[in-house]
Amino acid sequence: MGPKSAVVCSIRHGGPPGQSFGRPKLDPDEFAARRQAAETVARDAGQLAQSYLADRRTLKVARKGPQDVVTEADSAVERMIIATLRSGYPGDTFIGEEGGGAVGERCWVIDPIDGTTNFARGLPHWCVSIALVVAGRTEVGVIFDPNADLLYSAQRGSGARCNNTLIQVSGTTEVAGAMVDVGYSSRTGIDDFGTMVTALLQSGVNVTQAGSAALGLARVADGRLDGYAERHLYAWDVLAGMLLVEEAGGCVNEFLAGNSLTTGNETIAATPALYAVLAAMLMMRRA
Ligand code: LIP
Repeated sequence: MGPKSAVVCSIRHGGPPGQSFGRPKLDPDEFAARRQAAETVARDAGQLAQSYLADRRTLKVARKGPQDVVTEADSAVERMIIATLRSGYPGDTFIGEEGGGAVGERCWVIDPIDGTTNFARGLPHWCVSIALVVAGRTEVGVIFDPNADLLYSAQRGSGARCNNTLIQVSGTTEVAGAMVDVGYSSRTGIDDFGTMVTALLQSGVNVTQAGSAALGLARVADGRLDGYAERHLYAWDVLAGMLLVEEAGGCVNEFLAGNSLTTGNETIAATPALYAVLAAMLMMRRA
């Protein structure tokens, strides 16, 4: 499941992992301007997505695979986000879950609706997720939860915020009693998922499977969950949320090791006290 990954525990780690285009000189103001543009378009995207739920019976839904769907809203929202950001930043590149794209020095990584199955069923646990990767390292992450009207935002080195208030991961130190969101997709084995869940339950962890990696990571960043883990996810599912967790003082695996920006990787994020034990328990740090 992707290349082995190192542990990054909310340290301002140095050079970019994986694929790197050298260190383009983007000054903090340029990052801040891109973060603000992402925050604005994430809100607009959330409203556009919600407009498709006005009469859910007419929502066009297609199957991408077992328990994996895409709706007309996903495609429309992704097109809107890319068109809006491209008009402001024509020199940047874009990768979207629905439309693919190209990796460049400054690359936006977009999941227009993360938690699409929930969205299609009218369940209020989905979000818009937008990340900016510069020279192989996530520098900006924005997640908008329209159902709760929560705008999560992080810029590397500047902390993580929810509705403009600084957030931090929980202080949970004991595995027994922790609450961890675990994701599954048909891209990985049922037995493996069962083993992960059994290991957590046997350790006293309260396990949930809420169906949106991005929103699960945002809830780790704001302290309402203690961890998120999934055997395989794509960059658009996780990069914004993993930066939120890092900037909120949590620990994440170095998702972008190797060419994971295009192939995906395993994902684990947790409070500093729980990270190592959860990663070992879930065999997320392959030797
Ligand atoms: C989803 C993830 C979820 C995973 C699903 C799916 P999507 O993303 O957020 O954690 O388990 O298989 O990948 O497809 O709703 O954008």
